[in-house]
Amino acid sequence: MDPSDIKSAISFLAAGNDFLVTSHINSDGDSIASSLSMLRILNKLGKRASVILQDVPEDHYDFLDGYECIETAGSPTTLRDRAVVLDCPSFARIGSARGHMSEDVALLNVDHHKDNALFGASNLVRDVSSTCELLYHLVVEMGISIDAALAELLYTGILYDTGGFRYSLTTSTTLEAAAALVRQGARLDLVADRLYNSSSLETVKLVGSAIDSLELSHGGRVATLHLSHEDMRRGDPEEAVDYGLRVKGVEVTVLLKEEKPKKYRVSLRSRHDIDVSAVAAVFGGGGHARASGCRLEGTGAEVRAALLEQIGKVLA
Ligand SMILES: [Mn+2]
Repeated sequence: MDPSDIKSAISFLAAGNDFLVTSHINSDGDSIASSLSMLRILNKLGKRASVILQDVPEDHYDFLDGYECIETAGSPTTLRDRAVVLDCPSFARIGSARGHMSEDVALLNVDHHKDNALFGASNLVRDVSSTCELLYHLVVEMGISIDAALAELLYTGILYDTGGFRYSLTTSTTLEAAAALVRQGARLDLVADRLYNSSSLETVKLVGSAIDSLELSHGGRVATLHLSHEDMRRGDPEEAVDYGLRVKGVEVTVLLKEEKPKKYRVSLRSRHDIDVSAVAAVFGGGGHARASGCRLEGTGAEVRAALLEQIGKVLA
């Protein structure tokens, strides 16, 4: 690792005593686990810290150490002047957690998105599997002991963002980090079970509805799945997007979720070298080459047509 940004991050953490720790809206496994890891790291350094998120995650993350400490952004009683922002390509992605910071807040930006805007006073940004993998390397560099709780937090974020060590950002270094974390006490069976086997009955049934809706286009290279607003009132089966790629020949899969009437949240996944973050970016979204997301407004047919047109441009 290039030492200058690591040193800068370590100095940033050493210089303060009270930190706000936050991450992106619509928190996911890596953002929550990296936030709680940072809380634990700061506590080990003898510092105070609070984790404040716009969207506190569903309770199936309640096995994570420190989960009960997460606060929902709301009406701040004090404004913080030092913050660690995790897993966010841009500062705006923290949403309403911004309201808990002073105008001149000093930021440490720790992230693994390739389009990161380097918005911090200190920026630790690497093209690795997950923010949790990056934090693992930071912790090793700092010489902090990794207890079982911290190991399990970091392992959870890595497992989540690599889709169970399957996505292309999973490297031999990722696997070595994960092995070290299991050695330190991360319970891999429990983490996998909690991440992947804890949906509600309705959400599991909705995966079936999404699969029923699957349509192919572009000569069988693109799969679209659709969940109506009525469906979305019963659950949120994000994992349904992956079923499109199970079809041989499909290179891009898209899940359209009508979160509010005519307001869609869209997830994109790809195989090979197709960059779906370029598609998401056209609609103001972002993410990674193989996994990205965006929001669109319109009828299902309009949203689908707009997306398929842009996807056609990234298909070689
Ligand atoms: Mn991440």
